[in-house]
Amino acid sequence: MAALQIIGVPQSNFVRVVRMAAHEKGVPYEFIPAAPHSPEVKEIHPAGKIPVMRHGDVTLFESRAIAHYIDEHFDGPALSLGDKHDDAKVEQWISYVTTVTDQLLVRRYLFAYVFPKTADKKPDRALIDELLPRLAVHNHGIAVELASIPEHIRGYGHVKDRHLKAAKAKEAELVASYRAARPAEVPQAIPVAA
Ligand SMILES: N[C@@H](CCC(=O)N[C@@H](CS)C(=O)NCC(=O)O)C(=O)O
Repeated sequence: MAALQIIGVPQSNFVRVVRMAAHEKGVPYEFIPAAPHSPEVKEIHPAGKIPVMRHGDVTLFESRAIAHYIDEHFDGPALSLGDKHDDAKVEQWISYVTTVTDQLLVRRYLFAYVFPKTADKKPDRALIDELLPRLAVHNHGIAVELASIPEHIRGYGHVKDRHLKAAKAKEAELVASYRAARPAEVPQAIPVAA
């Protein structure tokens, strides 16, 4: 059968997942460098995300599906644990890491540095250094709102300018609330007469 092709960019953590699956399994593959939304990728993935895979007539997207295919269709050590309970736990963590950890650590935190959406293209280091040491349960909600401001800055030209202006106003409002927020007062115990 035709060689297995893995398509994407090497920097992508999801591309790395499927390459690691092939490596662990000892499956040779051809790596085809292609950016998200490139014609090669869009031919396989309706939303243009990477990785995508081609193996003869079989095409797949979604790293979990590709890793599963590699595990099931080639010789080599099994990547699944072969126990229904343990395999379900593995699926649980794959799903959690993909939908929660990756969103927070890669899409929100790392991308603020790699693809910054602020006007000067940099995270506001001075503000982060001021607010982070005081992060606690009582101001956590405000911090999450602050961290998600860049997600609302979209578009180009005058549309982006309008979003930036609104983002700056929202940031000022949230920073003021963060600075003013105090932990909830714990009521004092009423002394009980002996
Ligand atoms: N759930 C997908 C996520 C793939 C994904 O988000 N890939 C990123 C690169 S790390 C991408 O293609 N981003 C471009 C986009 O979202 O438009 C998977 O597990 O394969």
